[in-house]
Amino acid sequence: ASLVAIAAAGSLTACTAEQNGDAVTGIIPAPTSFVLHEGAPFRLTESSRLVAAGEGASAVAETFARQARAATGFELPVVEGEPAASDLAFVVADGEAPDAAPEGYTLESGDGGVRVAADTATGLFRGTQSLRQLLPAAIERADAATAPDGGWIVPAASVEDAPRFAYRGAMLDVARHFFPVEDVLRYLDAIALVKLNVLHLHLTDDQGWRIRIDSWPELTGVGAATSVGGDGGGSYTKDDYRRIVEYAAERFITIVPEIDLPGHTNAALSAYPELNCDGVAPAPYEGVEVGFSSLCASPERAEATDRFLADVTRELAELTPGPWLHLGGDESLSTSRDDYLDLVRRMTRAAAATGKTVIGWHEMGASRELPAGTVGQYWSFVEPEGDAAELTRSFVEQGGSVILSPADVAYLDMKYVDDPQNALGHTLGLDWAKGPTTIDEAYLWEPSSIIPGVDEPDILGVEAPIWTETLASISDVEFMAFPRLTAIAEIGWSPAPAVGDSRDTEEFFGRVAALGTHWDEAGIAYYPVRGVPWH
Ligand code: TNX
Repeated sequence: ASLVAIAAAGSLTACTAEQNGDAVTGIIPAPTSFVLHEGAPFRLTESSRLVAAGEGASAVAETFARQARAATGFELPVVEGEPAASDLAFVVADGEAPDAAPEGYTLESGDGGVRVAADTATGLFRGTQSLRQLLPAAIERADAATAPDGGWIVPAASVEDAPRFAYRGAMLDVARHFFPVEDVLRYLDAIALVKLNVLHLHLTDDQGWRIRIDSWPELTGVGAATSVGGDGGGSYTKDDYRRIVEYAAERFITIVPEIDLPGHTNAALSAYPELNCDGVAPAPYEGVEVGFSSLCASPERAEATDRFLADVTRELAELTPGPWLHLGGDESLSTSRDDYLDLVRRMTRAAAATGKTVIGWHEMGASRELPAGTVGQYWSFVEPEGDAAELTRSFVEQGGSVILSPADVAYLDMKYVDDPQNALGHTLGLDWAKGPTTIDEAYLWEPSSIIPGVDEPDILGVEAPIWTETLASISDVEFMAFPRLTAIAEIGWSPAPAVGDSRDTEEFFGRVAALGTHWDEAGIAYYPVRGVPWH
């Protein structure tokens, strides 16, 4: 962070002028090292080419080119060969990333060209997202309009970069309200910009089951007809889901599907009477209360329940190239402790039999029979409440790791602080997690200081969930996610502050404001929170 500040203080003025007010103040998340040079900038022109070298480089170049062509109207061919000073080189080769980090990259720009280089195509892609931020915000436009006044400039700069945590996620709840494929693709593009590498889809809950399971077709029949507040239903076909997975893969983002069990299951129970202890299907549910539904642990229902668990996890695993299946496990408030432990054992076995690694909300740590490597997702507060810390440590004690989503700082569905200037800011969202959440709160927490006994090596990463009880459209979602998601992205990617040091909110807010100009051009809804010097 101090390097960024030095660079910004030392040589920003020249670049700001070059960009005609479109200030380049840095990159979010902050790179390990970012230095702006005094030298002449790079100019992307009609004759620029994308020169790709190494495994996977041309695919990454194509993904970048599609956006850049749309915005500039230039041809920007992806070619092989020797890059000229008007070209952008995209290189995958051993020894390019700092410390051979799998998602690391280096970026050099100036009047001799742009060069983004990494050891892997993943690292190269992350580097292109820095490049996207260093270009004028108009690079986000879908239609080639006029070029920005100063031209398509990348300031002269050197970046070296690699992430702190391997797992940097966002979660979207498509169960309380359904979001069609196009909305999910839009969100994927927005989270890619801040180098997240996981989208966790909360696919099932009391109010709806959103993913087709061929062997249990009524899950997306009866089970998908509803949502919160009677806003209609919806679900993904397997082809829909494959499109999401593929679009994510082009951005080197892994989809983590969640089937929430054994509670949060009213939609499944309403579709299949045989999953209920009394054999009677409950009515579909459109409310917001939690904790009333449960799969049945009774031996009389064992055949149906185990077949359901095996079929659902198998079909889901077949659709999932990533290593994880999320099985929920939260808030099973109407399941007895014995039944909960029995059902957790059965559902995690079924999932593990597919070869995938299980993720569960921290309550699942109550089980001492978790399959090898099971990951716990912590959703209590920065100051752990009740037995949340102990339950989370249980995953580590059993050889697994932890994802941190402290609800009072990382839950993007928490309200913004009431601001009379923006009425929407206080009509959307919930406030159960210690009231509204400011961007300062989202930014000023340290993953390794939350749970005693869960230290840096035990932490797989961080995730910012967005629950959609009050959010009915993708612009509602974007409005709650941005700008606060940038804070979580930076905590997940950027180096930890030195011991005794804390993050510099003012410097961060300058970069958030710059990213805001990209959101403006991309048409991404965001809440212009106070404190950020929006342009
Ligand atoms: C708690 S976080 C839940 C969700 C709600 C969310 C609303 C978690 C594991 N469970 O069921 O949607 O709060 O913020």
